[in-house]
Amino acid sequence: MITFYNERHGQHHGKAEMFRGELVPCFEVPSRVERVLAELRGRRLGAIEAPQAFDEAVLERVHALPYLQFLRGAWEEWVALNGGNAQRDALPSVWPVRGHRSDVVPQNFAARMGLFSYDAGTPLTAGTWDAAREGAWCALSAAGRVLGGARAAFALTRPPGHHAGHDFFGGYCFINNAALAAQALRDGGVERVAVLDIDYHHGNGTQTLYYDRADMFYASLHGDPLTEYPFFLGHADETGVGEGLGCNLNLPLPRGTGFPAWHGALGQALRAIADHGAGALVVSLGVDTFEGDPISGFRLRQDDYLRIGEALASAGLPTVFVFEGGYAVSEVGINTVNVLEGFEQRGG
Ligand code: Q9C
Ligand code: ZN
Repeated sequence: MITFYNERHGQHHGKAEMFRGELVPCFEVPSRVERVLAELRGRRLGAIEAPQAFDEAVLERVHALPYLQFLRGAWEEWVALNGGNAQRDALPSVWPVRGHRSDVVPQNFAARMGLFSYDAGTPLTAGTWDAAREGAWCALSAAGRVLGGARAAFALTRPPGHHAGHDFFGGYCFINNAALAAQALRDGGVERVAVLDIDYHHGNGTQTLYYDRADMFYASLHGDPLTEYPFFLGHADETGVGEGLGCNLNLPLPRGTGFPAWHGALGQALRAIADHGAGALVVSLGVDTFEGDPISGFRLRQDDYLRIGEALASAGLPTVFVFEGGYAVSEVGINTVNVLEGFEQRGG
């Protein structure tokens, strides 16, 4: 399987996120991707290439232009406010809620950070835009390879993407790489695309992007939002709206879920994807379902990830894998590459 590796991912390196009333070191660190890269090389999974470059206008297939313009210029604005800001990351601290205006874009920088985000755990740093944009090119390059006839391709990038929506960042995500890959598959002629999100957290960005569409089926296995991030979306009764009714499947699972129950839910998601008649699959590949993950609550083990890859291969669909979460740094490479190797070994 070919991997498109984001050589610029390290330019996004947040210092701290707000957690339990304190600023704590970021969990979403550059070494995550370096571990996956080392494991891919060590196990000779296939070629590792830099992505193609694309026109930034393609990002508007998924994101709002004012949001993209804000992200593109945010670091310069932040530093222009105060020279000392060059040594600090930008974090939002105020948000519009129900009954407030989100149609008027404030001039104040902090207010715009809040307008375009939903949590205080996602620092924006000097290289965030360049890293996120290059990651998007990885996802689009992987989709292009699959459209060209490859059975599968992997976008190895950070920051991750599935929490980013049409005009908001959060959950360590800025550009929704999986949503972009799915749209690229549609634009390349695949009539129905499925996005299967196996990250521990519900992909609220992806769900909201495609909630009213019949051509995008979104299925997600995740920690129950009653207790788990992102809290405000991801319940089982969210099944889509309008033309998209029936095209959204949430399978929330309680903290402590182990592989047997998780694997059962995966089978349910794969049957739904088959019933939908999808012609291609995008996998939001987070491995924060691992028992050792520092911020998550499932109990999957290293070998389980091989079985996941095999199950994904059984769908028999051209597949784009997009890297998402997974914060147990010393195992993130093994777990991620186990999924890809399980997929490859199953044949197709
Ligand atoms: N500080 C992804 O896995 N914070 N995002 C949870 C720990 C947000 C996870 C609390 C977790 C976001 C892509
Ligand atoms: Zn996650």
